[in-house]
Amino acid sequence: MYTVGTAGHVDHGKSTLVKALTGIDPDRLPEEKEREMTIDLGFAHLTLPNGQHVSIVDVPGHERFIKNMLAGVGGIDLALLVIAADEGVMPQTREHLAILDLLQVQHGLVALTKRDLVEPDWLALVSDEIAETLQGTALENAQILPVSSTSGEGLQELTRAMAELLSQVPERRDLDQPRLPVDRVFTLAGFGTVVTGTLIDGSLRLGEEVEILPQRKRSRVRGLQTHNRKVELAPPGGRTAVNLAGLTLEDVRRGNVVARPGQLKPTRAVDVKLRLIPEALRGLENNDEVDLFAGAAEALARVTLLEGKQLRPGEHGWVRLRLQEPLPLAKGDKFIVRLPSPSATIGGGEVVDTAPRLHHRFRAQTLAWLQSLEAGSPEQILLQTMPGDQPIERTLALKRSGLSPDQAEESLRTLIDSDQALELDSHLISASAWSALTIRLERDLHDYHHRFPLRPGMPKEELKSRLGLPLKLFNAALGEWARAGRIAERGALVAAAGFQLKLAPDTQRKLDRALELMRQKPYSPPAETELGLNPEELALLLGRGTLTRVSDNVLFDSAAYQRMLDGTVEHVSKQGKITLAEFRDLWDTSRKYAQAFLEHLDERKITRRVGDERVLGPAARRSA
Ligand SMILES: Nc1nc2c(ncn2[C@@H]2O[C@H](COP(=O)(O)OP(=O)(O)OP(=O)(O)O)[C@@H](O)[C@H]2O)c(=O)[nH]1
Ligand SMILES: [Mg+2]
Repeated sequence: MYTVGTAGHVDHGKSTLVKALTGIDPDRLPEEKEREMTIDLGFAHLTLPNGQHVSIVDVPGHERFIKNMLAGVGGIDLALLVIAADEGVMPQTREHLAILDLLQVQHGLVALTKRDLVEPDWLALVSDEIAETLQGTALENAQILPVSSTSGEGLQELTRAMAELLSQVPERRDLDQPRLPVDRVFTLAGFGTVVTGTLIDGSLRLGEEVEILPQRKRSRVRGLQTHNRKVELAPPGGRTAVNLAGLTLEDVRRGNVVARPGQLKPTRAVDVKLRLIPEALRGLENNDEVDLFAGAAEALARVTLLEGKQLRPGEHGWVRLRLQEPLPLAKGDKFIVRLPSPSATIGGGEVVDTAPRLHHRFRAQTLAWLQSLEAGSPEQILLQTMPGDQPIERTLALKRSGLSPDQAEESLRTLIDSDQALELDSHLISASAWSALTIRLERDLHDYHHRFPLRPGMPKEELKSRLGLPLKLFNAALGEWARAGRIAERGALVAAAGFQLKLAPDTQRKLDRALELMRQKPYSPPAETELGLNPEELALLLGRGTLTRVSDNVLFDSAAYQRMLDGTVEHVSKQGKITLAEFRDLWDTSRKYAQAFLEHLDERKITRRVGDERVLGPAARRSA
């Protein structure tokens, strides 16, 4: 799946060419038809002579709508730079070309439109001018093809050239990490909210759960289309429309990203390699404000120069961008920066670190780190596959790294040995993600102990769901934390290391008094409501095993309970049976206690009821 994007000055014939090629008018807004000018992105699709299906994104040329152009140009494989033969190279020809160059769009063609309006001599002159303009840009070697959308002349040559060029474009990488930068949101009657964009880095599947970033709204892929056809699976590279279950128009907007839950973390700071174009209106200094465009998103950002005091037009350097709002960026994302006012494109580059350490006191270290990140040592490449705060499956991480199996294993060893990553039950987690998870653990335990000071620990089940880990991983993590001395495990409970139940003297006195009451009449003890304990205090005594519950409203002191259990089993062993009345007499208690206790023994299968009598049950031997 490939996506072609138009580019070029206003009125040079981009939309007319798209319509001539595809039969689809990309200008869909009434206002666009009225003004005969593209305002927002338009979309069409085409089957090339070689059978290849391509999507087309048509952008506006007018300077005022440059932001819409930037939202559409992000995911394209091939640029169709449209230049009208009668006007030649104009300001937005240059600006769009600079943008394509900064975004490193490697493949392109020049459609020299309106050839029907000029003489052959003029055509040759304009072609020369264009070739000169392309010098030194990513489109330096682009073919220049004269066409006329009105007469149809040259259109066949153009589609043939597109097919040939696309056959050289490598397949879109599939990292199994689908990202859809949303460039359009609309509702369809009976379907709800639909978003469109150019899908990158993975496939989306019908029915799968997704997350809308940066707002982290969950949804599900309720419908999926490419080229106006329903599909079960949308592969990377193509224009994709996703019907999002349960979302309204307010929940998602242009610039958002649809991804798998937990896959991407919005960030407020990125370290980038930034290049300023020679024609930039001015250079950049620390704290300057720029408009950042990446994917279909736009955000204000402040500049911190990581080397030198200024970056001049034509120069490049390492820069930290602090974003006014978080964006879900990934390493390798290309971006454009513009001056907010006067509004102008000044440069662009590539995201290198999406989680920079915020205090770079040691600038030399930061720069060394960025350089190695950019160069991509195998260890760093592997580490990049472990983003977010959730562990990732070992095999998946190794696969996503794109390293050879041997190289990946070796790099993983290095990462683990140098404490940069951790292996947990065949999952991997980076050291920074692990410490984030540990901080969450400690906060959760601390909160729990604070809320329930009389409980010896938090139920593991509750902690597991708070941390959102599957069972096996959770157990592996607990083992790791226990070894590191951060937690103490107490059966089904976990406590923070060093947590001690400390009872206030008042509480201790209350507990002592309640136990005394219980022990005064061990076999006919008071009901729990008569003990003067609150639920937490009662739970403490039950949890410690001081009291034992036999029914909803009957409790015994545990020592008395054990005596009754042993005595009753002994009685039944000798006599072969016990009745309610015999039990009552044996323990000098009332019918209420006798019934509760015997039913409890039935439940534990220590006794078995036969008519009005109990005989020994299958569990009697074990309890004796
Ligand atoms: N004679 C002639 N006219 C053309 C040709 N291509 C486009 N036009 C005319 O040029 C005008 C502008 O064409 P559009 O396709 O709207 O230009 P555009 O590049 O999409 O403009 P924006 O989207 O606003 O940037 C229209 O009136 C078209 O009919 C061509 O090949 N020959
Ligand atoms: Mg147009």
